[in-house]
Amino acid sequence: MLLKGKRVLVFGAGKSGISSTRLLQRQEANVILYDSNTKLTNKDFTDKFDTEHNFHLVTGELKDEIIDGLDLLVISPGVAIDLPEVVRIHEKNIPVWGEIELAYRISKGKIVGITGTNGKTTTTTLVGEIMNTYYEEVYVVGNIGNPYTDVAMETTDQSVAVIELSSFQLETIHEFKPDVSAILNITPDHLNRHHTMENYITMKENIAKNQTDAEVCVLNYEDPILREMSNRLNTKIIFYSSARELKDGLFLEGEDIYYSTGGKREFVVNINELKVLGKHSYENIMAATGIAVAMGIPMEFIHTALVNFRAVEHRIEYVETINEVSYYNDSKGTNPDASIKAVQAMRTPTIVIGGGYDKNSSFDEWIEAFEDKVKYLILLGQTREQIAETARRHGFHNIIMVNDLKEAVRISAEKAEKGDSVLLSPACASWGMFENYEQRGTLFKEYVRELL
Ligand code: UMA
Repeated sequence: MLLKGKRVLVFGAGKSGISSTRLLQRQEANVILYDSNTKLTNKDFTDKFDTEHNFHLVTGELKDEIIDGLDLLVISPGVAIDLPEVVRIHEKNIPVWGEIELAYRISKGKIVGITGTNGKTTTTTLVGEIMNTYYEEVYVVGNIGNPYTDVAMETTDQSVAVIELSSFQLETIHEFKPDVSAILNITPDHLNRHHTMENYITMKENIAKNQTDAEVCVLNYEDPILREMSNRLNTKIIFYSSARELKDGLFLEGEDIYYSTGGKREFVVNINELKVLGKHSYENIMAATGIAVAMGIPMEFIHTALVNFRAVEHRIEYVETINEVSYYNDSKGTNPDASIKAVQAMRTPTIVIGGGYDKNSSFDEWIEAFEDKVKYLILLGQTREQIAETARRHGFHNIIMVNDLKEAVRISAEKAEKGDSVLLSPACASWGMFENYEQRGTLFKEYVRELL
């Protein structure tokens, strides 16, 4: 679709919407930026755009006179496709593209797309670092925090875009086709938005729906959902496994990771050379290596990037040791599965700080993962009662309810004994109490340092 002169409604005036608007302005489309938040005014956007041309802000109710005559709707990831306004537009046969689809239609060069319930940000960051050892022009974008639309017009035939993709973003792609895709794992998350696990799996599978045998999809062999999905995909597959030797693919054997083709193995890295810890980290390393191999990067370049890679912020991030108690920030633990991995990675008795926004998750497996390691569970947010009730059902009674994160940090410091760890890993999204998980993690680190 040629965008010049088209009437395009951008739904959502957050990062993705602002960046989509900028891109559409550069394409000379007529943009209406819409947000349900009536507090927004033109003033909020004056420093966001180089030009005021072709731009019109609408907030509050979305009237028919705005919808009539639209050529395209571009929606932000936070906007659900079953929202009445979106359904109304869709029913008028107006195409609905996600921000990712818009960027894709304009961008050039090679594309790597990474999704999965957990490990996306770490793997995307690592793949970006590997690509940077070999390619000149690398863009690391998407759910990680920089919209893809921000760089779409800068990409060239020589560039590589490494895109972290959430299920929200994958809901509204149509032609988007990565050269190499990866799905790391699928466990229940965002069920309030996608309603059923089947829908959530379909959103993740969308990443590979346009791929053919000229492209590659990297999958975790130990994830039963992904193993089954592999039978439905039309693309070449590279599996990885942390539990068994694969004749073709990547695997962990003892302390070594290998890449095998037709049973012939090539050494990738020894885990003692790495700066990241835990089985989930080795899985991310294998996924990133699979992607890099599929992108034609020689093993020596991959090895260099792997051994230099450090854990990303907010993901089991060490903060400080105060009175011989170590504090870890895992604010990125926004669902039970991520928080299970964090608690499993702890090597000492631990006080867990959890709870937050309700996404219809079940907390049973998270509480079961506490085993004898967790001494206290400090709870805050919308889900605190539900988590407490689940914990009690599993025989865990050392629960302390607090009203905010600062109080949680103070009480954890009081309860902790020498040698213990305190882990913020909420198993819930941050929405409602914080702007995002980054703000929650940053505040946690601040409150911890105030204890000094
Ligand atoms: N809005 C409406 N109506 C709605 C919903 C939202 O008008 O029904 C408006 C809000 O008032 C607000 C704007 O839309 O002004 C927000 O849009 P958004 O929620 O899509 O947020 P962005 O700022 O565009 O950020 C999005 C991603 N956010 C979500 O998916 C919720 C960011 O992922 C991403 O980094 C960014 O695009 C750049 O690509 C964050 C996230 O929490 C980190 N992701 C979830 C996760 O990782 O679990 C999926």
